[in-house]
Amino acid sequence: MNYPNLPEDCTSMLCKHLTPEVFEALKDKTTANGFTLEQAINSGVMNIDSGIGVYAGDEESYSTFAPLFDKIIEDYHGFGKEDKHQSNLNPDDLNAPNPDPDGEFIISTRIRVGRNVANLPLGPAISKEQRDLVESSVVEGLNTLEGELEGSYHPLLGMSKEVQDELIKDHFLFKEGDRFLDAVGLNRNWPEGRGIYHNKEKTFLVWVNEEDQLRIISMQMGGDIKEVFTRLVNAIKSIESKVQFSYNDHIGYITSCPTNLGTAMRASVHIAVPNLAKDMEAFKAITDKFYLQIRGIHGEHSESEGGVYDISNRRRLGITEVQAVQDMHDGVVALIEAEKALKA
Ligand code: ADP
Ligand code: CIR
Repeated sequence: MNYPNLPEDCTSMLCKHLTPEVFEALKDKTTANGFTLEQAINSGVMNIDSGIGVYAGDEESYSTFAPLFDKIIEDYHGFGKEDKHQSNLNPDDLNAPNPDPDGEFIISTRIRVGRNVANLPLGPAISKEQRDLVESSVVEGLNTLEGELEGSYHPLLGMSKEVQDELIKDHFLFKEGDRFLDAVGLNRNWPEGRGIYHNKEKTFLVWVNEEDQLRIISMQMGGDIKEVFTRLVNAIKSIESKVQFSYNDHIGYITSCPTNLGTAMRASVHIAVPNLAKDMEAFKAITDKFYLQIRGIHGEHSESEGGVYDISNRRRLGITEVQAVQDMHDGVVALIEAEKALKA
């Protein structure tokens, strides 16, 4: 393999950190699952507009290709090689009263974590048999959940296009044909092995075999962040008692995208800030101060509609889950203050 063709004006972390020296040192390396540098970088090579551009095929990718991944992890999370990740899932440590009790700004709140099953390759390097095994064993565990978490599993295979489109439009289900995932082999054998579990109210959902083997999601209308977090923590603990997750003392929960390592948590609100959105510089000054990311209303790589944005924590590694949610809460309080001042 030769050094890839990366245009001068490419701004992804791949383009920034894949120097010719790093490339030379890694180009012939392979993990025990047969995952190569060429595969790890293909998404960013095929999609020059990537923000990051790399994926791991297995936990070992993070050590085998460390000269590339460590740079990206440091750049994205501010997390160094000697740092140690720490977890705190105690809702009592979260100080997050509803920032919008009158329901003027926050439409909905969602918190998700990514998880992968221990001792298996991640999605980019998994075989069809292994992926199907993940599906059957995870669903077996999910089917034993009780109370608020009780629900049913809906495989993508056999789901009608209407039902699938409706679930996507209503923000419950992952989309199909993502070009970033496609280029790293995460869409192989689609739709087999993929599906969604959810309770009746759709406040607790689990995506199976998308970018990560599990995405555990808690969501509801309005801004009660603590209630959403508490439900998520209960769900994580219940599932963890049935399925062993891939975890590493240095980089926390192992995920296929390096942006998700650590807590693997993204806590977001859909929030209407039409006045603030007219001054993107002021908007970004607030989100940067609280380590937040702005996304469009249909998820990553989508646009805003009617001044409504998806605002979430950007940092996931080297901070606890409680801190990740606290970042989001505190930033949202500041955004609402600024929007109110502009409205007046
Ligand atoms: P992820 O959260 O897994 O990183 P995306 O950014 O693609 O992935 O979002 C997945 C889906 O979740 C999208 O349909 C998005 O609109 C929806 N979503 C995210 N945050 C919220 C929220 N606070 N309220 C409602 N839906 C949300
Ligand atoms: C990109 O590089 O733009 C895509 N591969 C997505 C990166 C961020 N993904 C994520 O947070 N899950």
